[in-house]
Amino acid sequence: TVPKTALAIVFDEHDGPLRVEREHLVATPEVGEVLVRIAYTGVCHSDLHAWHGDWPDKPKLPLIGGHEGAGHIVAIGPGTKTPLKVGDAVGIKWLATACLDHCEDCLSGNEGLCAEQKASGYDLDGTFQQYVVSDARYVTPIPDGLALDIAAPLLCAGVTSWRAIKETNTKPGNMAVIVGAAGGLGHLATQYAIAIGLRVIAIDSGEEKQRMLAKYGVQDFIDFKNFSTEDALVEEVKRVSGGRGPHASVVFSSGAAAYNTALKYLRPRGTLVCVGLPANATLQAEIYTTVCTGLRIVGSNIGNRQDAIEALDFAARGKVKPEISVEPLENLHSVFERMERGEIAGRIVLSCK
Ligand code: 8ID
Ligand code: ZN
Repeated sequence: TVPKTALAIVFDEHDGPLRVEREHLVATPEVGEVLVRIAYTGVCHSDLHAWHGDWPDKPKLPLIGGHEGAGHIVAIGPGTKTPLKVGDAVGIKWLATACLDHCEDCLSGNEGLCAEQKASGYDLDGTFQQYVVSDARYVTPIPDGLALDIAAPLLCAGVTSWRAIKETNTKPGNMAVIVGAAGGLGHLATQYAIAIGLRVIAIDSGEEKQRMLAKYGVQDFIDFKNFSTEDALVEEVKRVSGGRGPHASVVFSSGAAAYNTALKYLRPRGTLVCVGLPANATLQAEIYTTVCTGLRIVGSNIGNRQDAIEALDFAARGKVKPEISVEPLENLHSVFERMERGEIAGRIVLSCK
């Protein structure tokens, strides 16, 4: 039975208190919706941006953040046509809903661009709570045998990083730099890249992060904090990649500096895939070099439903494994503090039990 109230973490203003509401009203699913009992939710750096309110588009307030939720369907809105059943294990992603059937973007598999889209934990209340309603068409089935705490980070960090690797325009054997390689998105991108035969050059900082990445087979780790100038870092990436520079760089850093560096070390016709979303930042591409060396600059935002299914499938087959540490939902504020300081290797997953 579904209770009338449950636990939720709510904030009323940007950077304001993250209130622990133990008696938050549980929503009732309408037609087309399911109610999901969240077991685990990852904490993504985008949740921290939402709390700060530092992006040009602002979230709703008050807000329950969170968009990496894994749980079970406990109710289905009356009259909903869906193959889903009560008891099914499903995931909640950043994209909560989109038209899915009448705009050019949805019809071409780019539902992240739909004008009618709404995001979990941004436009709608998200997964930092025990019960969340979702569009029945948009939940992601979680494969049998994939533990829900492991599945949670795959629903944003996994989907987004897998899609970003697909956007690199590389072939097996090519070299890809992963910037922010030990963060939530980066450590999964590293594993997806290795799984499809790319050689990864990882950039991040600290021995703990280096050790984690070494487990995935990363031999080339560059600690960006050891380089006092951009030029020195550019030279090091070129040296490690055999002089000519890597074929691609995928930037997951939540800070802006790494973007401009990437444009300087890529080899001719190399691809920069932009994923990290630093606030108030600009990409400075020198036009002459960009033209003459045929550089490609690509933005990559989340992924579509098929990307999500593939991202989970790699994990179900044991090819990719999120590095998680599980803590109670009430720890959200402390997780944000550690994330701000860049202290988290992999992902922290909150238990909503
Ligand atoms: O769809 C999208 N485009 C999307 C989806 C999800 C998240 C974009 N994001 C964005 C987030 O909003 C955030 O801006 O991607 C960024 C990274 O999210 P995350 O992986 O959840 O963040 P994290 O776990 O804090 O990892 C960031 C890593 O970057 C490193 C840090 O050390 C950390 O490990 N880093 C930083 I900050 N600056 C760096 C630099 N200059 C750097 N690594 C290398 N060089
Ligand atoms: Zn996210």
